[in-house]
Amino acid sequence: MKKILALILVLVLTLPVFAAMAEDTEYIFEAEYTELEGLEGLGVSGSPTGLGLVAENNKASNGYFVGNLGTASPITFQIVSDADAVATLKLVVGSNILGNCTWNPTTLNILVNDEAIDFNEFTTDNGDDPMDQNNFKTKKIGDINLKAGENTIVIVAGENTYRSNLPSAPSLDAIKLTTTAALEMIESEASHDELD
Ligand SMILES: [Ca+2]
Repeated sequence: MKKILALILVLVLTLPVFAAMAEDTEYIFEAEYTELEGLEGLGVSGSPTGLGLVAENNKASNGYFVGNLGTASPITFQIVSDADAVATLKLVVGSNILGNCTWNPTTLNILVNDEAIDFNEFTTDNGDDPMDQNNFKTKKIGDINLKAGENTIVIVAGENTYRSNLPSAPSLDAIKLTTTAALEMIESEASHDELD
């Protein structure tokens, strides 16, 4: 009987802990802290490369975003998870001054652990504020599977002709991941040295 009482006591005491562990946390990971070295973007005259893809914007999360992205500038988030888990992925994206663009698995590729994922079409547009033509918005992509350990989430231009007939991608401010797992991003030291 004592054993049963002790067991009940243990259960009563630990259940709220398990309940708390199962709660979702929303993480925000900044695009400007991904490893940008070696990436080549699209420019009006000459192509911005590496940290040259980062621009300031006071409406962007952390004050910076990456833009002028093309097929040679895949943005790679390296995310370490403490467990196998489902996470809801959202992108914080701007118009890249491209006007109204439609993004879907053809025009924009999102790869989770090297596999292209399917997602519902979304749009970006310059918006009404002439001072903020990036017009950043949060777009829900959907649920993705993370594995315990290191994961990669890559966002790269797909097949489109949005930038002077070349494939481009939206400006990328950050990603948001909502999950029960504990996540950390492996961040670029070069970006921190330059931006912090
Ligand atoms: Ca940002």
